[in-house]
Amino acid sequence: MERRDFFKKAAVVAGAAAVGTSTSEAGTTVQPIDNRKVSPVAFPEKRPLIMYSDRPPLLETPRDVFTSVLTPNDQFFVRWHMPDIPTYIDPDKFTISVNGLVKKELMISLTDLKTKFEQVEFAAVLQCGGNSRSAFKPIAGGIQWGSGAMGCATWKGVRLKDILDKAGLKKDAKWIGFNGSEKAAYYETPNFVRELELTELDDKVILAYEMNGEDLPYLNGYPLRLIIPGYYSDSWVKMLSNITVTNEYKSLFFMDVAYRVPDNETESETPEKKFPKTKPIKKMNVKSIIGYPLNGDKLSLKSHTVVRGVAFDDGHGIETVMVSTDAGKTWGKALLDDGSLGRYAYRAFRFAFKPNTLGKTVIMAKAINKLGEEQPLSKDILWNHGGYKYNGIDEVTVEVV
Ligand SMILES: Nc1nc2c(c(=O)[nH]1)N[C@H]1C(S)=C(S)[C@@H](COP(=O)(O)O)O[C@H]1N2
Ligand SMILES: [Mo]
Repeated sequence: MERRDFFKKAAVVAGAAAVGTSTSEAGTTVQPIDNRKVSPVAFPEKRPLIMYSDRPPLLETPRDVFTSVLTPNDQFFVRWHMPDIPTYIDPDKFTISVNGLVKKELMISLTDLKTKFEQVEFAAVLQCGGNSRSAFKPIAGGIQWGSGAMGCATWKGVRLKDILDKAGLKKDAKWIGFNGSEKAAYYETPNFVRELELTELDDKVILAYEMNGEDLPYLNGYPLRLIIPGYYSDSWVKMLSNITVTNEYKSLFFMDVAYRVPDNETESETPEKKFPKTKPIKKMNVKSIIGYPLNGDKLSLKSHTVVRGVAFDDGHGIETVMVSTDAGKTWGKALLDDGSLGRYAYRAFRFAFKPNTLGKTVIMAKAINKLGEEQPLSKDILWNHGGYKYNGIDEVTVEVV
């Protein structure tokens, strides 16, 4: 099937779904983590996922996928801010323009990108800053994601630095702006644009056209997206149309209003108390998610059971994952995979045990990174108005029968 058909089909299928979800961030209802069912409707190139909205598409990966270090493309979550996503992009005509404070403006085709620059490929976790938002108590505004607004994939593309070198930066260049190709439904909503300060740019920042060895899925930003390993994915602009180098920071909605946390990271905000000074969310904190067993699973008494899941941080690397099978009374060290996918990828963990008490039990996982930073208990999590950066110790409740 051609790409244009994919998207036509998406519109028809999604329209027919007529789900009761709201398209506004604030309008979604709260459900406890994991109590959600996948939608019976599959979007193009996707298996059925948990759906919050069909326009724009907001799709979450079910928890059981987080037993493997790479998230399959067809189960990878989807988040768009604007509903008007281009319905067809011709890969032969597509170009990305590089302009602004550059010595030479560039229009780079996909073929040029794949043949005229050094190609790089690595694995990295893509996580929305609002992942696990539904675990915040009291409720924090926004899509009430469970823990599936994240995934890990291999990304192949070209270093942004190499592209900027080719264009040549003028000496007063300071900011790089990235534009997505979709449009807002109403003119008041700004386009999806992010800016990166030149000082934040390193060799790991790439423009990727492949995800897990295939073209990017349409809904994950075909044909080209920005990859910033270690950063929350609000900066990973999808379906890039142009890169503009500037001297002045432009005031932008998605940089200045959304995806920010209090500058003070030692005190909690409350619904009544909002800290005036905020900063962009940027780097991810340490986190782990249990992929097996799932909430509500029944485990047989004395049966050999292996708790499995994934852990990650912003690239410092995972040192240890601790697992408790008795609601946090005792903890044991989980086995980690060899880490061969690199420091920006998931580390898979496993922990074998035999349940020896009948009834409900809580299984917990806590990751600790190489800096010694660890996941806090959910009661110690700093609450913030945007509901960002939740990384409380993960837990699932099972029943031993
Ligand atoms: N063009 C564009 N890029 C975007 C967004 C968007 O709305 N438009 N949303 C961002 C946010 S907030 C997230 S969480 C990720 C989601 O990436 P995914 O849909 O591939 O999972 O894309 C980011 N890049
Ligand atoms: Mo996001």
